Amino acid sequence: MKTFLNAQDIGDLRQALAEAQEIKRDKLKHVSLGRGMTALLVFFNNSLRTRLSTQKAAQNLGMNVIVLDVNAGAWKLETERGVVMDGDKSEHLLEAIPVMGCYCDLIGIRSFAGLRDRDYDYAETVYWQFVRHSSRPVFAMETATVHPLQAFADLITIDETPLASPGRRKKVVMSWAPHPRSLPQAVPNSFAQWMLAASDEQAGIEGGLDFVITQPHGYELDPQFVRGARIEYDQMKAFEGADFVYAKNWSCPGVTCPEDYGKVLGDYHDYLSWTVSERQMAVTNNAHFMHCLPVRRNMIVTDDVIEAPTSLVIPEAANREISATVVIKRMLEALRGR
Ligand code: AN0
Ligand code: CP
Repeated sequence: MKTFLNAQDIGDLRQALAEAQEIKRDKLKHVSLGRGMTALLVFFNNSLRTRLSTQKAAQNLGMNVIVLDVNAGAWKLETERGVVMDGDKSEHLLEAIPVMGCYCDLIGIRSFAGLRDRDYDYAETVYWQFVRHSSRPVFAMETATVHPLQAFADLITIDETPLASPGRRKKVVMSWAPHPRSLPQAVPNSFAQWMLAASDEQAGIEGGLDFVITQPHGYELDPQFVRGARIEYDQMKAFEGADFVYAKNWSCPGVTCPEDYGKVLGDYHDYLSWTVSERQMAVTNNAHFMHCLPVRRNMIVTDDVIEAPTSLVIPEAANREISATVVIKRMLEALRGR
């Protein structure tokens, strides 16, 4: 594996989930695989979970790890070509990337959507520049449009959580929730992509799953990620009989109105009925609450719901170490010619 951006990059999902469980049983099983090799983790944006879990994953595989916070100590980077660099940016990404490539064997990159230019974001411009100019395998640690390490961890969590009444298909509902600021679409895009791949009868998770998205009008996600998903604009109806509720805010994806790309539509106070609370959870099948974190309490979800014994937010975070270990292991195997 040389790139990790989409669900397809991991190949057979059942095999990937089995590998995740194998690593969970013995995290250090492959500790000699990365000996003498270096992982470089590049952060253009803040992080708690990704920073810690991905470092831990690389260490599980015996690697050395370098973490670079681009905005804390490095030169300010220009990313556009053709710009006369007379401002505050001292270095261009097109030199910085091959330089970074000199010091490592693989690269993880966190670079959020700017949410100003939809075409630039949806082309994954920064990610593909890293692939092209670093001559190293590159994996996404949340890029402009995707967060696959999170979606893989979420899938592991759903797969290993038994239902109160087993033997049925799992119903997974992803719900938009309110937020005062514009957030990227990367988490919901990836979650949808991975859930749809997992709902495939043949290649998906054991027992299958039904995936539903609920959101207010105007927040439709890009069809490349959600094609085939059931969309239900009535949140209460969507929650009926759910086994898993995955809450997330995202800003306008600009699918129906390109000029609204990246915006919070209207006043978020008018959308507070979408906050996940006991009211919605009451119509579910005693659903597990999920969120990638960080989460704003009593905005996305109430204290009671996130603190309930059925909440999976901490197991999801724990599984980030597992998903990252599987992904880096796959990249190391390719580098070692296995
Ligand atoms: C980011 C987002 O919504 O994409 C990161 C989530 C993992 N969240 C915030 O910026 C609050
Ligand atoms: N879920 C997640 O990616 O968290 P961080 O932004 O803290 O890394």
